[in-house]
Amino acid sequence: MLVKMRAKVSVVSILLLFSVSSLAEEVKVTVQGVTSIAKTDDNFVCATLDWWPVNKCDYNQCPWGKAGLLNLDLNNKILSNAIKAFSSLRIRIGGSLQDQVLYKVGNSVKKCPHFKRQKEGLFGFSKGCLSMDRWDEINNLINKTGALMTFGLNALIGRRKGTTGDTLWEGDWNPQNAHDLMKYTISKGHKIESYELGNELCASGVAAKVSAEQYAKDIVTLKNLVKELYPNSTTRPKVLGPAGFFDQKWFSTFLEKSGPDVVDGLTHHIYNLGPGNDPSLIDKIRDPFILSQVAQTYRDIFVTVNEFGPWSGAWVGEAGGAYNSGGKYVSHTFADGFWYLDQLGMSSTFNHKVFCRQALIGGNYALLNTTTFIPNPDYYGALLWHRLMGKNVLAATHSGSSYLRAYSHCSKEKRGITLLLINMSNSTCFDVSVINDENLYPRQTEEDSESEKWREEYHLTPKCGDIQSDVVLLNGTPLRLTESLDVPSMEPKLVDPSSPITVAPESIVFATLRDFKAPACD
Ligand SMILES: *[C@@H]1O[C@H](CO)[C@@H](O)[C@H](O)[C@H]1NC(C)=O
Ligand SMILES: *[C@@H]1O[C@H](CO)[C@@H](O)[C@H](O)[C@H]1NC(C)=O
Ligand SMILES: *[C@@H]1O[C@H](CO)[C@@H](O)[C@H](O)[C@H]1NC(C)=O
Ligand SMILES: *[C@@H]1O[C@H](CO)[C@@H](O)[C@H](O)[C@H]1NC(C)=O
Ligand SMILES: CC(=O)N[C@H]1CO[C@H](CO)[C@@H](O)[C@@H]1O
Repeated sequence: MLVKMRAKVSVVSILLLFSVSSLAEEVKVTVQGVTSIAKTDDNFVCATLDWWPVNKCDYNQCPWGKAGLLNLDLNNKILSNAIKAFSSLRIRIGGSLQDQVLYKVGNSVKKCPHFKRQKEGLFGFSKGCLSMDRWDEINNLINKTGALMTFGLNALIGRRKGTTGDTLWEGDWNPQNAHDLMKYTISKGHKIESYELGNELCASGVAAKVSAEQYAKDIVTLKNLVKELYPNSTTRPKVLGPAGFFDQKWFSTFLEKSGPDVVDGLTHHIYNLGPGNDPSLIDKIRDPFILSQVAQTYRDIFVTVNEFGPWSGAWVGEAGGAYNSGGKYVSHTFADGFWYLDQLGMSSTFNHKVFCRQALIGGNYALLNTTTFIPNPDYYGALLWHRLMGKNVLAATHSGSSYLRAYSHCSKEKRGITLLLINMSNSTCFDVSVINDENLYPRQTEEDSESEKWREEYHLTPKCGDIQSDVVLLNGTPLRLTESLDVPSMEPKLVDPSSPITVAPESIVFATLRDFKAPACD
C-alpha cells in the first residue's frame, strides 16, 4: 500500500515538473522609449454610477440592488475609501435612464415622478426625478473623496418621438432644466468636471435616436450655456458627447457640424463581449482574437478625431464588457481583468484620454460588490493602473504567443517605464525580457547616477487558481480591506533586474523598470 502510494506521488511530481518546465516560453518585449505614441489624461481611469432602479432585471436576475444613484448608500465607508484611494477617481454619472431624468429645480419641471416600471416607457421605465437634496448628497461624496465628476444630462427633454414609426426623436433639445440645475450647482459650490449630453442616442441609438445634425446643434447650445454660466475658462466644465456606439458617418458629421472647440471629449461606448448571459463569456474574455477585434473601433475613432475634430479627445465614456449588466459568474471575477486591463492598454495606444468602466458599483460588472461594497479584482487592477501607468504611452511589441499581451507607459511620477503584461494562457508561463529599442534616434550615453538595484513587480493571480474567484492575490497575498475598511497598501515585490519577468499562466503583472532609458519619459 505504502509503496503504491509513493509510486503515485512520484509519478504526479514528475508530471508536474514536466508540465511546468515544458511550458515556459521566453519572450522579448521591445519597448520604444524614444517617442511616445499617445497621451492619456491624468485621470484616465474612470468608473460610472448609473440610474438603474432596484427592479432593473435581466435574465431572471436583478443585479443592481440598491446600487443605482437614487438608492445608493452614499455614506458607506468602503465606497468613500475606495474612491479616495485614487485621489482622484473620475466618476461618470449616466446610463440608459439618464434621458428620462428630470431635475427638481426651477419652474420648468412641474411633476417629478419616481422611476416606475412602465411598458411603453423607454427601457421599460417611466420618467424619474433627481431632487436637489439627493444632488447635494452626491456632490458631497464627490467633494469629500476628491473625485472628478462627469454628469450626463437628459438630452431628450423638449423633443418628441418622430412620426415615422421608428425610434427617431425630433426637435431641439430644451436646455431649461439643465440651465436650472447648473445654476443651482454653481450656487452650492459643487464642482462639475464635465457635462455630457445624452446617452446612446447617436447613430442607430438603443431605445431612441437623434440625427447627427440635430445633435450637433444641441451640443452647441450646451456649450453656450456652459460658457454663459461658467465665464472663467480655466474652471469651466468640459462638454462631452455623444456617449454612444461609434458610427463613422454619424460621429464625423457630429464633429463637423458642431465645429471647432465645442466638443471637448468625443465619448463612445464599448460592449465588445456580447450579452451577459452568453455561456461562452468565460472563454471569450480571454480569447486574444476576440479581444483584439475592437482595436479597429479604437483606431477608427482615433482617425475620426484627427480628421474631423482635432480639438477634441477620444474618451471611452462607458464600457462594461458584456451588456445587460454583465455576466453573473464572470464580470466581477478575476477573469474580467483579462478584458478590462487589456482594454485600458489598447485604448490608450489609440490616444484615448479616458476610459470609464461600467460600473463603480451595480450590476454584475462592478468594481465594488453591489451588496457588500467589497472591491472586486478589477478594482485593484484599476488602482494599480492609476498609480503606476503615466500619461505617455510607449509602443511595446513582441513576436511571441498572442496569449501574452504587453503594454508600456512612462511611469507615473517616478522615473522609468511601467509594463503591463497579461497572460491569458492557462498553460504557458512567459519569461519576459524587456528590450529597449533606441535604434532610430539613439540618445547620448550618460552616466547612471543611481543604477537600478531592483525591479518592482506586482503579480495579480486569482485565489486558488480559480479565475472565477472574486478574490485577487497580489504577489501571493489576498487583497482585502483593512480592519478600518481602508484599501490595503499594495507593495511591489523587488526582483533582480537581470532575471526575466515571470508571467505565470492566467496572471497579470505590472512591472516598473526605473533605469529604462526612455527619452519620451524625461
Ligand atoms: C469641497 O468643498 C469645499 C467647500 O465648498 C471646498 O473648499 C473644497 O475645495 C472642496 N474640495 C474639493 C476636493 O473639491
Ligand atoms: C479663473 O479661475 C482661476 C482658477 O481658479 C483663477 O486663478 C483666476 O483668477 C480666475 N479668473 C478670473 C478672471 O476670475
Ligand atoms: C457580492 O458578494 C456576495 C457575497 O460574497 C456574493 O454572493 C455575490 O455573488 C457578489 N455579487 C457580485 C455581483 O459580485
Ligand atoms: C485550458 O483551456 C483550454 C481551452 O479553454 C481547455 O480545453 C483546457 O482544458 C485548459 N487546460 C487547463 C490545464 O486548465
Ligand atoms: C500557446 C498557448 O499557451 N496556448 C494556450 C493558451 O491558452 C488557451 C486557453 O487558456 C489554451 O487553449 C492554449 O493552448
